[in-house]
Amino acid sequence: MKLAMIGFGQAGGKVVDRFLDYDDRTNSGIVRSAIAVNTAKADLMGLDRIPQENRVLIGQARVKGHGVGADNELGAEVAEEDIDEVQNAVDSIPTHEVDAFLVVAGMGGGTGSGGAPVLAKHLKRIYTIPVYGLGILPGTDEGGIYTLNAARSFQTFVREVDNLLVFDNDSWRSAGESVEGGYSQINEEIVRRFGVLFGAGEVQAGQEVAESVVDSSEIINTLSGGGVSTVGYASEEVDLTASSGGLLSKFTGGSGGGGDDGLDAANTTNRITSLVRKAALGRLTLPCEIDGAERALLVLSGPSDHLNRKGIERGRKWLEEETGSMEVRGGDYPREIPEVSASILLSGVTNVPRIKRLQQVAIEAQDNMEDIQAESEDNLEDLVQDDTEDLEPLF
Ligand SMILES: Nc1nc2c(ncn2[C@@H]2O[C@H](COP(=O)(O)OP(=O)(O)OP(=O)(O)O)[C@@H](O)[C@H]2O)c(=O)[nH]1
Ligand SMILES: [Mg+2]
Repeated sequence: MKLAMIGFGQAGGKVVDRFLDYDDRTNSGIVRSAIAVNTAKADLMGLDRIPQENRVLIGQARVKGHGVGADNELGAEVAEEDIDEVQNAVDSIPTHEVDAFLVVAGMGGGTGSGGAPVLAKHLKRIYTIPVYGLGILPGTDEGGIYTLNAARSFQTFVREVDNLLVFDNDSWRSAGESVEGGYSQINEEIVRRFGVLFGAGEVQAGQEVAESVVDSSEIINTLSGGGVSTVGYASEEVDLTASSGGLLSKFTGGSGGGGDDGLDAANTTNRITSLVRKAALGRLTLPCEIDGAERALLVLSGPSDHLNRKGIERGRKWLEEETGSMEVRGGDYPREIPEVSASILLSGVTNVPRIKRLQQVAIEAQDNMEDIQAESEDNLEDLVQDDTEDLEPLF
């Protein structure tokens, strides 16, 4: 499917930049337009691919191009004040050629975490196409302010978008490596996982159309209904030249490659079945229990000779059992690359330990705020009283 991507804040801009790179490398055709919004001029200048005219600096009057320093309330205020400048850039998007907006942001800082929900709300008021969010959670070692920002922003962002796709930095740093040092790899993982998924609805003209190709409406339907989504992925190398089908099988076999009988078909089906299990039970972009997911979409990608309907059907059935969902869609994404992969979008997941912890943090912060407020009101009263007491003798 075709997306208009808007990266908000530094992480958001970098990830959208990387999506453009992915699009080029893989010929996926998913990024129709790309915009970056930031309060920090240096971050915007550091981007590689997003066109200059699509880099929007906001909050100049308030922070003079230096960022909001992880103050997400300031990030939200600045976004509201300068929303017209963002809209000017959005005006250049041919929205009739776009299936959805994707607003990308790191939830731990100030600009993206404060601004992304503001922008999502604004876009939803104006446009009829879906507005999705891609929210990146901070590592737990980044410190309290980042966790607190994420806790606050997450709740607002989920409410404002049609679906919030989540990637948790915390679960993706490799052992012994700081998140800081690992962003390049992490960002590659992000664009690959979400790229395969969105690319599925975008089979180019001239590419071989398999029996059950995924359509962008299936992605949209899986995401509709809102909530939080996570993505599982597993792949296996295959030999392109030694593939079982090829041109000849099309004339002799009749089933469009892969065949539904014979040993090769059985191998193909078995490979798909285990890839589906690995994808669902391995590391998700946001780790959670897959049981209880409201909807799911299974995308099998690779050379069409290595895909078959039986594999997809089996994978779908298995996912229905594991998630308990009645709404599991599935299909092909034929690509001539030496790799077969299973991507699973789990939408409306509920059993997510990380989110529960974040909600707890938000509640505690709220209580603390009330305590602090009550305390400072008391202090103020004392002060006023003290002052009057002190002042009394003078009069
Ligand atoms: N995956 C990923 N996460 C990142 C990257 N850069 C930053 N982050 C995460 O995103 C969070 C927010 O950082 P930024 O995006 O720099 O913050 P910002 O939105 O620019 O806000 P301010 O810098 O406070 O104005 C951090 O706490 C990190 O967890 C990146 O390149 N990739
Ligand atoms: Mg920044």
